[in-house]
Amino acid sequence: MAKSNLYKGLVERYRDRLPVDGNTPVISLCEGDTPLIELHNLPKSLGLDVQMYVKFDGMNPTSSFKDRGMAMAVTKAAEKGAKAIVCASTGNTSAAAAAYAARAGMTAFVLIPEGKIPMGKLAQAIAHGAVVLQIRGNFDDGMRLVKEVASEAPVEIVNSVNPYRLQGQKTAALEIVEALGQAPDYHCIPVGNAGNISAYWIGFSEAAGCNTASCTLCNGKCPYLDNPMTESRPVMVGYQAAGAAPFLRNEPVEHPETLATAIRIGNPQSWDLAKAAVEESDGWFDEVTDEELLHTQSLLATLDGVFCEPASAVSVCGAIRDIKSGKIKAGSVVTCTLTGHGLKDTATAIAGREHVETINADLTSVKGAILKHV
Ligand code: AN7
Repeated sequence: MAKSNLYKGLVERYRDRLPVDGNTPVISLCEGDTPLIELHNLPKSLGLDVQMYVKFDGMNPTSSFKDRGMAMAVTKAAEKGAKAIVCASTGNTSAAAAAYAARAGMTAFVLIPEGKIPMGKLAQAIAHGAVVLQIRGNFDDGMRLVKEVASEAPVEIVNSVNPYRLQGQKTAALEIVEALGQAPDYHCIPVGNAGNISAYWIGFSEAAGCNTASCTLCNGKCPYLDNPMTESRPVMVGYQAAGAAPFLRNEPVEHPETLATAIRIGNPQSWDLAKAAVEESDGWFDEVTDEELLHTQSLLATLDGVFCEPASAVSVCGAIRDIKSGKIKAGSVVTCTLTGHGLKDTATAIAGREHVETINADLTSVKGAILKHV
C-alpha cells in the first residue's frame, strides 16, 4: 500500500516534542492543524495598521482548543491504564473530556456550574456519554472538588493542572510559527484558568530555543535550545472579562460574573505560569467589558466571516483597543487565539438582535424584502 498522508493529530505531528514514546497508545481525533486566518475587513474598517491573524481553534474536533490538551492528557492517562478521567469545566473542557474519554474507552466525570454553561457544550458532554455532575457552585468550587476527589477515587484529573494538557496546547504556538515562518510580534489570548496562555508561552519559547520557567516538564531547560524554528518570541497579552479579571485585581475574584461563561473563573490554577509568561515577554494583562466583547464577536462574524464564541472574542477585542492606543505598535504582526466556535453558544450570539424577518411565502414578499436591502 502507498504511504498514507492522513493527518493523525497533534501527538503524531509533534511526537518528537511531546512526552510520548513508541509504546504510548495515542488517543486522537485528528485535533490541531487549525487555520490561521488573516483578517482583511476588520482591520481595514477600523483603520488598524497591523497584520492581524486569528488562530481559529474553534476548528478542532469538539470545536475548542481544549482538544489539543485533552489529546495529550488522555493519551497519558491511557498509558497509565486509567479507566476514568475527571474535570471541572465551564463547558469546553467537559466537551473535550467526554469525546476523548469515549475514544479511549474510559468514563468521563465532568463537574459543571449549574445553569452556567451553554446548551451546545452541555449537549456535547451528554452526547459523548460523560457522567455530567451539575454542582450548586461555580467553576472554582468545581476545581477545588476535583482536586480533592482525585486523591480519594481512581480518576485522572484532566484540567490544565495536569501538565500534559499544557504540552498538548503548546502545539498551537508551534503551528503559528510554522505558518508565519516566524514568531508574531504580539500574541493576544483570552485568559480564564490561565492554562492556555502558559502553554503558548512554552510553545513560543520552545520554537525560539529559549528557556522558560513556565515549562513544567523540562524544568526551565529546553531540550530544543540547539534547534530553534525562529529567532524571537512574541509579546504575550492576556485579556480577561471585566467581571472575572483576577489578574487585573492581582488577587482571586470570589464571585466572577460575565456573559462569556467560558472564562467565568475567579481563581486561575496556572496563576504563576501565566504571570511568568507575561513578565518574561514584556507583555501585559487587560480586561474588556461584556458589551465590548460581544461587539467584537459580531464584528468578526459580520466583517470577516469568522464566528467564535464570546470568550474567544476577548483576544481580538483587547487587541483592537491596544492597537488603537499604540500600545501594540503600528506595522506589527499580531496573532489572536480564537479559542472556541460560535456554535457552542448561539443564544448569547443572537440575544437582543433583530435577526429574522417573517414574510409571506410569495414572490412579491421575497422580492420586496431583497430590494429593501440592496
Ligand atoms: C472558549 O472549559 O476553563 O485560560 O473549563 O473555553 O486556558 O482557562 C475554558 C476556558 C478561553 C480560557 N476561551 O482558557 C473550561 C475552561 C474558551 C474557553 C478559555 C476557555 P484558559
